[in-house]
Amino acid sequence: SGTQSAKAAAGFTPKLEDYQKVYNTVAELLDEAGDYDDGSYGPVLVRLAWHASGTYDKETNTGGSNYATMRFAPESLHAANNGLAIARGVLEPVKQKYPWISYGDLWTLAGVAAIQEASGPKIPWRAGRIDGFEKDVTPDGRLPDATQGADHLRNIFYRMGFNDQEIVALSGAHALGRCHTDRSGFEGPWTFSPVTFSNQYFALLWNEKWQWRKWNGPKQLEDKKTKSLMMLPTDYVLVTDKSFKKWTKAYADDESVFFKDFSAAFSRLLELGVPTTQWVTQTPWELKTLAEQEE
Ligand code: ZEM
Repeated sequence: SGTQSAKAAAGFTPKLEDYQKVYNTVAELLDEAGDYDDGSYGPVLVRLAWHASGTYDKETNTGGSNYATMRFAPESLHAANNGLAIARGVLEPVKQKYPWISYGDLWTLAGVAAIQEASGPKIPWRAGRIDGFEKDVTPDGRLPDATQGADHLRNIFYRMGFNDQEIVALSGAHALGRCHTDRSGFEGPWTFSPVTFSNQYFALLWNEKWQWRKWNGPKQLEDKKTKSLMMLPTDYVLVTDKSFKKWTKAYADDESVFFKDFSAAFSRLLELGVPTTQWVTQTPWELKTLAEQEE
């Protein structure tokens, strides 16, 4: 496995200001998406950060964003990762510009930038992931399958060390982005503003009437009123399962509670499996948004 520290790989000790430069470069390219989806690379970058991290298994202490194994086949080809070559490709010029950063740090920092620039909460973030090798790739099947139910969600997320409240909070990332028929088979966005991070996903889940869509694709729900929004079977269990639904209601009622819980859970997700000795600092950093730096 990788043995190089962030310092050794860089040839110098990168500081917060160096990572802020990387953040800024990512933040500036989010909107250079042109006709791509809803005009932002933000959502697909959040999905990359999540899929790079969500392979963690606490029993074997394998997977997670350390080593950035999605660069290698077969992990890059796992069906769950369909479409993420786009996200990795968007970040490749950033890696060329700052060759000292590891892929794991770059991908997770890009996820942080995407959330924060989309008006989301601050995500405490630390540097120190190192690049691993092909032999470190994780087996297929560690990421959730949207066609399944509450038991499956718990199996997957408990394996990472999360609880029911954190499963619900993390799912709120579906405020962002959309499903693509040529990636997952599902189709459409969860919310009316898929490039803004908000609690709208929970408000819609809680307040709208959802019905099974009649179509040729995999089982998904549509909102009865406009039929323009979607929910996956795994999203819908967040309002049907007794333990999940109290958190869905809490987050629908109060965006600040959602922001606080999401920030804590997402920050932890991005750190799963990274040995504590690797962190460049013990105290996490708060990267500034582009808007904050203009003040
Ligand atoms: Zn997602 N997710 N996800 N997710 N996800 C998709 C898209 C996005 C599940 C899932 O199967 C899918 C989390 C949890 C779970 C994002 C972030 C996070 C898509 C659509 C599917 C099918 C892919 C496509 O077709 O492009 C399931 C079953 C989950 C279990 C709870 C967590 C946790 C996330 C981050 C914290 C994001 C941002 C997208 C939108 C990507 C895009 O390209 O727009």
